[in-house]
Amino acid sequence: MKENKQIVRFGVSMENELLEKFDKLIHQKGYTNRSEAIRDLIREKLVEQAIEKDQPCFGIFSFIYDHTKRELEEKLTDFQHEHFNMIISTTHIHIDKDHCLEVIIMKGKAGELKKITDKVLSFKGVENGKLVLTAV
Ligand code: NI
Repeated sequence: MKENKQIVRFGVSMENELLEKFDKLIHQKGYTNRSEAIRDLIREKLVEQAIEKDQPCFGIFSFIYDHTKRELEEKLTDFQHEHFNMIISTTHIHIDKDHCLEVIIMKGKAGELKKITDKVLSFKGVENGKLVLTAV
């Protein structure tokens, strides 16, 4: 399908109060004009919808864990081998003597990614875990 990149202008009506809040918000986020902020909001919603529909997406899974728990490190390695077909890359950072940060980039259906990463988050010694889903 040929992409339609033609720019279309359209008018938006809203209450003054709502617009003031919106302007304040986008200013804080560093936008210099409303159009780009609105385009980003729409893109964000479209990604959310794709994810709800369980379409293929990417997952950025990050967590901190207790390196001193040897059995945990083994469980985390087993997890990655078990799901090797969904894992694109892994970055490991030794934070300090006792803690590690791991960032795993994954590919798959949103529901599956949520399910398998929730399991990791339930492991004892895994902290501050977060899965961010994104799609084109
Ligand atoms: Ni480490």
